[in-house]
Amino acid sequence: MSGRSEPAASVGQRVNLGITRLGQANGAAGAPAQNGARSGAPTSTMVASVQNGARPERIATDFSAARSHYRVSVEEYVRFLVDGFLIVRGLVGPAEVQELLDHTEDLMYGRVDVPGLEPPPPGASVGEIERRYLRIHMLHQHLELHERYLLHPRILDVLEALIGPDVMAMQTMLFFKPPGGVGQGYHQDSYYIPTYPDTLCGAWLALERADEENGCVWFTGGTQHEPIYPSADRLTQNHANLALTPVEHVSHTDTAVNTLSRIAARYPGREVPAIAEPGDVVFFAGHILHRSHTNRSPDRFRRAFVSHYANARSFTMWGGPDRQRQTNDRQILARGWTHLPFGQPRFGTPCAANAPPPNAAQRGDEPMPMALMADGDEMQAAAQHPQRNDPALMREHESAGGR
Ligand SMILES: O=C(O)CCC(=O)C(=O)O
Repeated sequence: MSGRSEPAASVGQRVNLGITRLGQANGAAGAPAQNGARSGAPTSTMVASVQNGARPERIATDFSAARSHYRVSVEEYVRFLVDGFLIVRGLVGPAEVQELLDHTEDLMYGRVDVPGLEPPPPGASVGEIERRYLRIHMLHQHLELHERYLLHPRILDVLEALIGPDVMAMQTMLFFKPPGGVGQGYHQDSYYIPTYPDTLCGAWLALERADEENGCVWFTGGTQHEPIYPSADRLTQNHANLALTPVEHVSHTDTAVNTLSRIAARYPGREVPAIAEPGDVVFFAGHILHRSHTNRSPDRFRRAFVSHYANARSFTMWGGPDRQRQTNDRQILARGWTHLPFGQPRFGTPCAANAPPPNAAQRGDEPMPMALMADGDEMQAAAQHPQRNDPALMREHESAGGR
């Protein structure tokens, strides 16, 4: 199969927009709450250009070739593998954070027109308006701005190193989490968004400070090596031939009923709060157990923009109607290339899906890293090199710095 270039869905087509209202039972990463979504005729023309798919004249994100690329250090790469998550400080600039925050306020106050989101009722108080939503899923399918932050070049720079080189963008969630907003109990994101092989990674962008008081996310280090624990109805979804006991009430904040807490208890002292400042991005592996608590601050929101990605060579059936057929053609190819189908960003945000396919010969780069063990696919016999085992030569090699 070769990559296809079709819009993931056409502009204006209805998509599944998950809305979680305050006080509502919590879902998780790939599980939009269904009960808040209502159909509603557009009531405002404030974002007409966005609804038509046009890009606003001024945007805060730099897509130029001269932009500052983020280069992941080996130490960061190792930390991501050892801890299961990695906080990259200040990855997204202050003007961009402000742009997203201002837009989030506009959403809260009903100044942005999104099918399925109704403006606050007339006469609603500020308190009522600000406490309407806990989070909204998949707004990038309606809003240019959200598509742009899903495909933010510096976030993709990091993902390219952690899970790439080929990266597909799958999902977005906008968290409001106002004072009093409930948390989400232990869960593993790869349960909700399965990919084969499993390469899922979350990117959690702080729009304001997140700490213990206002309900930051907590990660249990080491659990990224745990399998994905199934529910009774999805016994083999993530793993074949692995003797796993199903878990119950995953994502529930009560550890007495959420039996994934028994797995977390095997890692005493390893749970840490991901304290983040605006612009920091927390990358976290799909298997890591994580949770968040209620926002106990009297007056601080905990707004965050969270996206999920996987290696674009992974197969997925996530997001389809029945989990029976591939849905790679709905995921946006963000970086690199893939032999699988892929979708286009519907607002045309620059990314791999709408760029020419990589062609190493044309770019004058090194060839793609395909044949790592041998230079060809023909049989080769490697001759013995007796001097490789010569202790004198070894000492000489080490004293030369191991080069
Ligand atoms: O932001 C939160 O409170 C939870 C985020 C989370 O669990 C997730 O993105 O999977």
